[in-house]
Amino acid sequence: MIVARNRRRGPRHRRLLPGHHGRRVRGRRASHGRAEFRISHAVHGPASPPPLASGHRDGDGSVSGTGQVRFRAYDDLAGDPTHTDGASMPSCCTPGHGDAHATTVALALAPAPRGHVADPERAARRLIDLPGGRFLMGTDDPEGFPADGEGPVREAEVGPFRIAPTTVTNAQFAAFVEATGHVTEAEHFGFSFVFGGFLSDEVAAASPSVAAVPWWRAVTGATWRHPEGAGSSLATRQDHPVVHVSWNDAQAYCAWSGTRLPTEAEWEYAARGGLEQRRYPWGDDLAPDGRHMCNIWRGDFPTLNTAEDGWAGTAPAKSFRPNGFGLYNAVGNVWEWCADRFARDTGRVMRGGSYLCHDSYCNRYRVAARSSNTPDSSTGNIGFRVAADGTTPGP
Ligand SMILES: [Ca+2]
Ligand SMILES: [Ca+2]
Ligand SMILES: [Cu+2]
Repeated sequence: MIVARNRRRGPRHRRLLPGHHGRRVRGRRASHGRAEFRISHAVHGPASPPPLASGHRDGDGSVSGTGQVRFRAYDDLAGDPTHTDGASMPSCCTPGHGDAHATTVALALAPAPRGHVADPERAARRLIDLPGGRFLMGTDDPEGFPADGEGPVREAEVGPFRIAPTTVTNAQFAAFVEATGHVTEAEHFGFSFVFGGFLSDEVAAASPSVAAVPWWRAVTGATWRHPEGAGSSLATRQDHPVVHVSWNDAQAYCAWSGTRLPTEAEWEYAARGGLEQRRYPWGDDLAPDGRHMCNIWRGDFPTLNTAEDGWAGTAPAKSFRPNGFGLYNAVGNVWEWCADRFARDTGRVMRGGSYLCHDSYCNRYRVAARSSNTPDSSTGNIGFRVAADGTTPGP
């Protein structure tokens, strides 16, 4: 049965997001194709762990007969005072490499070998041509997070550009790796972040959890080829978004394919699909006529995922209905790296939310929602879609 509802966040949610209210965000008119704004102070302060459900010890991530996916209880991680800081994201969204209880070594990313650049003309033909123009960026939606810099609503302008209908798939990324020998940062680091509910008890026990977001595990051997670590594969996921790719990895893919990451303004313009100031790429109703329009968390985060939209993890990059511009899964499925810095730090913007986003906790699958991570971070719910300069003359 499909449950169609767009529940408003109640008091429980607000308690989960300390500091998300009352911070001032100063905006100014965008220029040169991107919106610029400043946030008055850091937005990624430590967050309290969420209240964790108990009584879900009856499962360990297996799929039950009803198709529901129950995950192991996280209450053993709650209430531990050492689990209250260190996370860069006060949400279900994503941890960064600085969050690992593991020693990491900063590594310079080797540039892709020369002489192996894909045919840019061919790559460009797969992109959607958009005229650009002025649009209302951001939101003052009461469901939004002012501290994330979602508002105020301001007029932004983007020039003509092209953007991919889908995020880069595993098959596409494999072609890039085959041609260039690119080694991803997750492979350099030797681990990446995986949602704990996807792991066996054995792997979970061997994988450190992340402070403040304990459902994230730093899993040795988790890479784009092995999204849940050793033993996992892409056998049934060739057309799913590539994940466990950092912003730097995305840059390398773009260099090879003759593309670039979209600016944040381009991303939002494209994701809105021609609609003005709607909450989602298709309108304001999360599930119009009871129809699921995106791949997010369904149930109770982080213990019960009913997967009633069809997917507990990633869905094929081309699934659900495209928006008015032809973009698939702009919101939900995987976060998408954008070119811009998030604020005055090293973080890079991510947009759109992922299969882990849920209105009881983070509600960042709205089209105006934003988040960030460091350029060397990778997780099982961050991917990217490519863009390119436009060809159509401006207005
Ligand atoms: Ca889902
Ligand atoms: Ca997405
Ligand atoms: Cu989220």
